Amino acid sequence: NDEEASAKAAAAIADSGAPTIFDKIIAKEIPSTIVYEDEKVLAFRDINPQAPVHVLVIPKLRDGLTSLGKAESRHGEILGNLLYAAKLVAEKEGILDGFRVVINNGPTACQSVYHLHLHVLGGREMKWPPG
Ligand code: IU
Repeated sequence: NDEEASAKAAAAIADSGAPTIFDKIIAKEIPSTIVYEDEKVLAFRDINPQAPVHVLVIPKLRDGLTSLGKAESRHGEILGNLLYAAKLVAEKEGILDGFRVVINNGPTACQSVYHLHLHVLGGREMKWPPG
């Protein structure tokens, strides 16, 4: 339908590799509430939280990773670092007993920012299957 077509067209533009708002968050030109940071990874609270804890974990260097679908073998280390940072965030937030890590990939999965990011969600009962 028209809505899907325009979402896909918008995603094609968004996935062009142009800078995203996350570059400004990394550069601290836009404020965010940082939960965890190291040389390679930044984790900050989602501005539109879908759970009591909703943190985004992103690589500081996007290196072509507009989405997980762009991953190549050379990205293995950063992908591992992101997942490990998600665990550190869950630990810091006190939700190690129950949390979810989500990556929305592409327009059909509602990806809206084309800089790879993991959602760390918790602090409430998480239903399955997700929508
Ligand atoms: P998505 O997986 O691409 O749909 O997730 C993007 C998330 O980024 C979404 O949950 C937004 O609420 C969130 N976000 C943000 O935290 N700060 C921003 O400035 C923007 C989006 I734009």
